[in-house]
Amino acid sequence: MTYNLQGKRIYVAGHRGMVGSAVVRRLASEGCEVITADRARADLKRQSEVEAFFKSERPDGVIMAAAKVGGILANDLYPAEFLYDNLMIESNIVHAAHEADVEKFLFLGSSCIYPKYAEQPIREDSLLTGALEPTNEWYAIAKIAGIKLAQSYRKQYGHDYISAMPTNLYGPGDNFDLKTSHVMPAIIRKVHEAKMNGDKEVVVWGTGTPRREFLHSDDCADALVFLFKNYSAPEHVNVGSGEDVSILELTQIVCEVVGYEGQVVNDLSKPDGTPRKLMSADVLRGLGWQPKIGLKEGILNAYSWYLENH
Ligand code: GFB
Repeated sequence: MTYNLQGKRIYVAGHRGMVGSAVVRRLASEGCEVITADRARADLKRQSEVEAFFKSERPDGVIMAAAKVGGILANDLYPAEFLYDNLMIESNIVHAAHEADVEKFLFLGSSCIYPKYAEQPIREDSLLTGALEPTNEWYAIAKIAGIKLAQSYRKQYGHDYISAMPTNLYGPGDNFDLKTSHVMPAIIRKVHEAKMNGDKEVVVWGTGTPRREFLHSDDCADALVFLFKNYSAPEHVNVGSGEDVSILELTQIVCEVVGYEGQVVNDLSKPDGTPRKLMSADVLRGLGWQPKIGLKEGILNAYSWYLENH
């Protein structure tokens, strides 16, 4: 173990989000004190508010799960927000952590940092070896800057700042808005509504052939806490399940879970995005971490949350 959480004050940035809330749940058994801040306390895009918050709370560690996130369409429609908001949030938090002498910092990125046509499964050292996927290059650039921020503060000041790159995540607390969501919550909602309305068809964007790797947010939170405790190096680490499915296969699994037997049709006016995004899981497995939640079990859990909350 490189960092002992016992008795430490850990700030979880983005605690209301799907990943942040999973991290808060996961930290409950670690013997640490979890610190959070809602927007009224600190708007993370405002440097002075973030610095004042760090000065008064003096966290020992930070898990940085705050970000402006969204699916393929949201990324394409709101490039300025995806770039500006994320650059501001991560710059403010990294620098405030430095000024407040934070001991350990974990930056959370995204698998879209890798080149659109990276060799599969995508290894960590593929970063910056080719052109990005155009639909999400704004978000990707912000997340690459976040990795570099963490590395630069480690290099210049010797801080124990690390980065993790999660795959496509899903779980309780996800965004189920069809215009801005990722594919998993969108498909769960569409298939559920098709079943409820007695529709003969459910519409899936694009060709259905792109392949994506999915990880439940509780598995992700477990991996992040594992890295926080056991990893200390400048290189970012992939966090994934090591398995991918096509969007059509994913839709078929969701149909089974929901109990819907209609047709799946494609809306070819919508983009496919990256053809395949399967990350290599070798580094994280080599450190000793494995996911616990299978895809079907995870989808059932996310669907149950959707039914209870919508
Ligand atoms: O999850 P998603 O929006 O984002 O879409 P990305 C994944 C794939 O699912 C794409 C297809 O090929 C979509 O065309 N898809 C099918 C749908 N039906 C739907 C639907 O109803 N809604 C959505 N959203 N997709 C995002 C990036 O890329 O992944 C972000 O834009 C981030 O920056 C995130 O990295 C993890 O996997 O293509």
